[in-house]
Order: sequence, then C-alpha cells, then structure tokens
Amino acid sequence: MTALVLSQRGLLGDEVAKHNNNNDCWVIIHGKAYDVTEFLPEHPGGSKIILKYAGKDATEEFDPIHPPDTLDKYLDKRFHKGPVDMSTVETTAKEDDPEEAARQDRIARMPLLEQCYNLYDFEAVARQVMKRTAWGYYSSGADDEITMRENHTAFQKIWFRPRILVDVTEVDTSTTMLGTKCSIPFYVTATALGKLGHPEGETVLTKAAGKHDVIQMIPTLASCSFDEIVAAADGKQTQWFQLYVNKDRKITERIVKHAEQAGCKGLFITVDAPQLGRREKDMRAKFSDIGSDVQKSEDPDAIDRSQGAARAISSFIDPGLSWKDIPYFQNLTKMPIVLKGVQRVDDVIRAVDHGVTGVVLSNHGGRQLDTAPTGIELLAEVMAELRQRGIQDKIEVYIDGGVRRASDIVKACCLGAKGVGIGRPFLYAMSAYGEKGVSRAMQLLKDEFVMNMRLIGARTIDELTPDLVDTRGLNVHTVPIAPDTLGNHAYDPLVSPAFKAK
Ligand code: 173
Repeated sequence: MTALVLSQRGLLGDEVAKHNNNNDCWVIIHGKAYDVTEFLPEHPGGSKIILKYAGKDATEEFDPIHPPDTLDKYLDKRFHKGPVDMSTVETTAKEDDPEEAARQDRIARMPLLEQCYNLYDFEAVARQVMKRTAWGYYSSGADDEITMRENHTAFQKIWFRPRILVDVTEVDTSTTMLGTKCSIPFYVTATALGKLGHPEGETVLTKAAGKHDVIQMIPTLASCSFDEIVAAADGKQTQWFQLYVNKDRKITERIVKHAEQAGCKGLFITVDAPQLGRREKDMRAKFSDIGSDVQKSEDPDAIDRSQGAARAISSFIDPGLSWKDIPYFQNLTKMPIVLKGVQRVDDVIRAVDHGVTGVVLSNHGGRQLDTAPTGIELLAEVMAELRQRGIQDKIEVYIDGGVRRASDIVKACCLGAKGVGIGRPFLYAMSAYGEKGVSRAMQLLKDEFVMNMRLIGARTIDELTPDLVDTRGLNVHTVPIAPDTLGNHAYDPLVSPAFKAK
C-alpha cells in the first residue's frame, strides 16, 4: 500500500483524517478531499472555521456560503486530492445531538402548508424547523432591532380612506417596474445564503417567482452560483442583479458585465453596507456553534467567528464606494441603475441629479444601522419633496422592509412607490415548505391584494393614490399600537448571555 490509502471508491476516511491541523489541513467537500493548508490564512471567513473541519467532511458548513464553482475557481488543481470513499468517513451521529433530535421531531409534526394563511405563519413554522444557526442568520436585526421591528409596525400607523361605490368587478394588479411588466408590485429582494434555509437555495425562489410572474433580484452573495439562478428561470421571467461593490473593481466589472449578458434587467447597487451591522442573534448562534475551541482562545480579539455568518464573508465589500463612482457604473452597463439602501430625502434628490433610474428606500431589513428610518416613513417624505420640485417622474422609488401583508404594499403604492421588495418572508416560506411554500406565500399576497384594492375602491395600480391613505400618525414614533399577535408569535426576543449548563 502507498501512503495514500485508496479503496476502489477513493481515499479512505482515516487517511484524510490525518491531515487535521494548522500545518497540514485537508477537508472533504461533496465527497472529494482538498488540501487547504496554504489557503488557511487567506480564507475570508478566517482559518478557525476551516480548522474546525480539518480532516473531516465540511460539506454542510461549506454549501450555504460558497457557490458550487468556488473550489474549481479559487483552489489550484494540485490541491484537489480526489474522491473519498464516503462509507469510510466517520460521521458525527446526528441522533446524539438532542437539539437536532428535537428539531427533527418538530419537522415530523409540521403544520400542513394549507394551514398557513399569511406570511407570519410561515415565519412561525420556520422558527421551529430551521437549524438554529440558519434562523439566527435570517432573523437577526442590527443591535436592539428597533428598526427591524419598526419596519413592520410603521405600516400599522397608516390607515386607509376607502372609496365606496366604485365598480370593482374587474381589478388589474399588473404594473411595470424598470420598464418590465409584472403581475403585481412586489419583487423578491436579494438575500444572501439561501442554502442555509433550503438545499436548493435561491433557485427555489426563482421557480416560484417564475410561476407568479414576479421579479426576482439575484443577490451577489447567493449560495447558488449566478448562472444556476439564471438557468432556473423559465426564459420569460425578469431577473435583476444586486451588487455588492468589490474593492477589486476588476471583479465587479466582470460580474456586472456577466449579469447584463445573462439578461438581467436592472442593477441594484447596495449603498447602505460599507460595513456590516452587528446582528447579535447571528453572532450568538455562531459563537456556540463553533464551540469550546474558540472559548479557549488566549486572545479575546481572535474570536473572529463570533462575528456571525454574514460579517465573516463581507470583507470584500468596498467601504470607499461614493457618489464619484456612479458615472463609472453608468459607463459600465446599459442596465438601469438603482441605488438600494437610500435613507434620506436629500440623497434621493442627489440620485435624481446623478441620473440613476431608481432608488430603494431601505434600511436593509433593519440589519444595518439601528434606528435608521423605515422605508415607508421615508417614502411619504420623499414623494412630497419630489412632487414639490415637480421631479416625481424622474426616478422610480421602491421600498423594502417589514412588508407582511398586501395592505402594506397597497399603502406603499398609494404613497407613490413603484413596488416593494420582500425578503425574509419568502426565505421562511422556502425554509419551511420549499417551492410550494414560496408559491403559496405569493398567492396569499395576490389574493389579499385584489381584496384590498376592491375594499378601498381602486381598480388599477394607477388608481392607488395618496388620498386613499391617512398618514397623519406616520412620523409619530411613540404612537400606541394594538398588540401584534401574529408578529409576536413569530418574533424571537433578544436574549442575554446564557450561563454554562450544570
Ligand atoms: O444582510 C446581509 O446579511 C447581507 O447583506 C450580507 C452581506 C455580506 C455578507 C453576507 C450577507
């Protein structure tokens, strides 16, 4: 036998397991071994997380964070050690983990999809059936989560002024966004790491969006590769691309051009994340996941993985991005450019002056700056200013954050939004019930939307006008609101640090 022990089906698990340290580190991913020793110091997520899996199968941790072509693209072929006979690899028995056993038990007792009647129902189920780290990553907001909560409650401060005795036999919810027709004024906004929630990741959202003639924004940091997400589309459906601008502009240029060639109809440049916010649920989930190894560290500053999943992979984002770069993007692509994450009125005016096609008034789902304003509150201010200056048709205004009911979308349209982005609710529907779940979530919104339009006396999107809403309470941040029972079921309260078990 040679040093590399091969069974007929590849390397033996024992052989791989020997390469289990800082100076000699192999990992198994999708049944193949890779020597990542030289790559350890360069790993954007830090070396610790790789070392946790040194000599072992790292597929489950790897998949959500790395598109499938990552190793072929970034790890020199001489480090690809070949197939492993997976029947010889020791696995950590899932049954030994009481938390995992309890989760599997809950999965076996999940409510039927038909028992989900609104978007919060999916969230409440997802909270029970998702892995703790995945739930921590998706559900987390920044700091005290004040903005995240306000995103939703702000809609409840707007009341309708319904018009009666309008013939609403026929109601048409279709509209155009960035010049493309779609069935309804909401889109699937970009969210990272889809495979944390579902093994097929973002393609699940693509397929449901295609069925419903809903636009999907493809994230830079998807778990699936960009090409997989485009290939999952039905050929007719519209996709946009969300861009995190890389410090290395060559990479940015390549991916923007690729998105344009692939037929994306809009470039949404994220402008609210020069640094990623602190999301403590994500950090806490990751911290306990990494286990005692980190806790033993001599140097408290070395606890890189307590940063959570998102921060660990965000180091490539350019904090130097500025208004000066906008003409560069306008020269780079013919796709309409939209700034995603605008948070004040004068920045919208500046966006108009720069000739961009649109803005998304957004606080990144309450995951960036806590106590940043909500999209819906800002929308009312922005549209008043644009109208006063007579430039309301010079830019398309979108909002996202906190949308859970079609009435939220209707309110945004009344105030002048071209459409709204929805992120987490579709991730929760996907995580709990897969494509059928996302499709049902979209259908529920569509049904609610038609009903709401009838009940306020509007037949088309153009008939959703500002006079149909009462926004007098919108800017009051201390207004008493009725208890939000569905929301409270799904909301995972912030917690204090846990004591060690006895
Ligand atoms: O909100 C996010 O989690 C997000 O946008 C992100 C950014 C960088 C890396 C991973 C996720």
